[in-house]
Amino acid sequence: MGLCVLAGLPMSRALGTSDGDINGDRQIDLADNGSFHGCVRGPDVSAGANCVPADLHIDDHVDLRDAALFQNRFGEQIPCDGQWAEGLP
Ligand SMILES: [Ca+2]
Repeated sequence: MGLCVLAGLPMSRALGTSDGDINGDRQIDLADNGSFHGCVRGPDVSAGANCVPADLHIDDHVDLRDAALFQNRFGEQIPCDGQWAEGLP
């Protein structure tokens, strides 16, 4: 697990963010995959409160656009500063 350390203390990642890290461990990996795909419902269906972290485009729908972004981010570690490296979506 990738941890960010600030002043010698590990920082946990907030749940509910929409970057593909569904379980909040700063890794976008198989642990997130099942939860993400369980939320894919299409462009005409609201994501619902439980699927907000899977709504990567933040448009209240979990659809193929979100799946493409999740796929692009799969295997990545979220930087400690919360900013994606240049070139990542
Ligand atoms: Ca994760």
